[in-house]
Amino acid sequence: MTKFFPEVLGPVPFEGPSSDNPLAFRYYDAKRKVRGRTMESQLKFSVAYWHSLRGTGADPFGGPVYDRPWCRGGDPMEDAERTLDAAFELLTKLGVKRYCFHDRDLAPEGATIEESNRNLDHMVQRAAALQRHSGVKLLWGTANLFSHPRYTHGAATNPDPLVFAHAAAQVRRALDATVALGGTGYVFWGGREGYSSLLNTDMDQERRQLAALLRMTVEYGRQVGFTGAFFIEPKPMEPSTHQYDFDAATTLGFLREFELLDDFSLNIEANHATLAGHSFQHELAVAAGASKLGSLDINRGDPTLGWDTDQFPLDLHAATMAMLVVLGQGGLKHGGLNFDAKLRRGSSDTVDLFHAHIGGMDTFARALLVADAMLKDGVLKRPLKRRYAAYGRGMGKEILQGQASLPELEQWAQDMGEPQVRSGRQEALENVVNDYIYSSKIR
Ligand code: XLS
Ligand code: NI
Ligand code: NI
Repeated sequence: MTKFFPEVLGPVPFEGPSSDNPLAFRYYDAKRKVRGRTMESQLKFSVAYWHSLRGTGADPFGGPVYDRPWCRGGDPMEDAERTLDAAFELLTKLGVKRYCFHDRDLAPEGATIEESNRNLDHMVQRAAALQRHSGVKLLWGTANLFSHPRYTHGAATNPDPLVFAHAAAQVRRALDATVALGGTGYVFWGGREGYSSLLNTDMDQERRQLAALLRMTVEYGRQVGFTGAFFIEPKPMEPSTHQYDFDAATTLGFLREFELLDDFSLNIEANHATLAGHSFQHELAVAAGASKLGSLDINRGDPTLGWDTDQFPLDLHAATMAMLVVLGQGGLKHGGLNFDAKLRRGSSDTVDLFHAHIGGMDTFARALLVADAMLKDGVLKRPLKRRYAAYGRGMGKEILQGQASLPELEQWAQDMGEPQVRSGRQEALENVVNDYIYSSKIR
């Protein structure tokens, strides 16, 4: 078992908030019950295969820096097998029960579609055996439709239908792999499904192409017995200048326009929210408000850098706001909390993977406890209810029920006179949130 991560001997223990062991959990206690369910099942953490196993430390200004014992650069299938073993060692030692992958993370692309399929099938069989043995599950799968040169001008939104066909082939097999491994979700993130310049882009046509791929995927998925959820992961840009799934609201509009809303929900990523000029909380609230919050990619950006830095999430305030939305809708049925996060280029040791995940897991575990306490005490709900109470009766109720007209309202306003300005108590509420976050009673 101590093959790739010898610095961590066994499963990372829970030692409580007073521990000074850097390789122990302070808050994440997998078996502890919160709202009648274990922390493990409330949070459903997942390791992102592409970052944690395949990440090299490369950035736009420099190539790979990490020297990973599972990645020797010889035969790509041997590397893939070693990488899978390393993944399960990491998952088991972290006590993370789920993972997510792109088809090309798991198995290298071959010279032909047939060879790529064979590579993937082989790795899926191995992964299935390791899952059985370890109890680890697949959270979601996806197809990498952005790295290969053929996808330079997009995959489904490419002007060449042959590229569309290659994308369709990949989606088919990635979905097959997801089904074979019991994944509860399948994600579409449209990295190059957007444009670089409007001068050479027929936006309306490209959006219709994208909808066509989504529609045939749903049809195929239901045929092959996929009972999980299809997720779309919004992002405003990068690598495209403009991505069609810009943010949660835009994506919901797109799904509605193409009558795909019944089959899809959203996978919301923190750093993508920031890039769209929103908070994580905002994007989660938009999705949840439409009953379409499916899953979360947890990470964080750097306020001084304008790209998807995908850092591990350590912001307790942001995590608490996220967990308030998640618990508020009763949890995540098919989704979970996926660490779509990568180490910094300078964090080159394999043990850094442990520090990073432990920090992120503790942050969300504590956020879960804080959010649970706030919901139990009703500290935000009560004032919110009061603030809108007037819409529950009289004219307020009639407005919402579509029973009021402009003339009637004019008359009512005339009769009632000027409304009173009432404080929204923003600062007081902000203090309440801080009280809970810093409370020593929540342990
Ligand atoms: C990139 C995306 C990607 C998706 C999966 O910014 O976050 O990692 O989560 O394709
Ligand atoms: Ni991202
Ligand atoms: Ni993501």
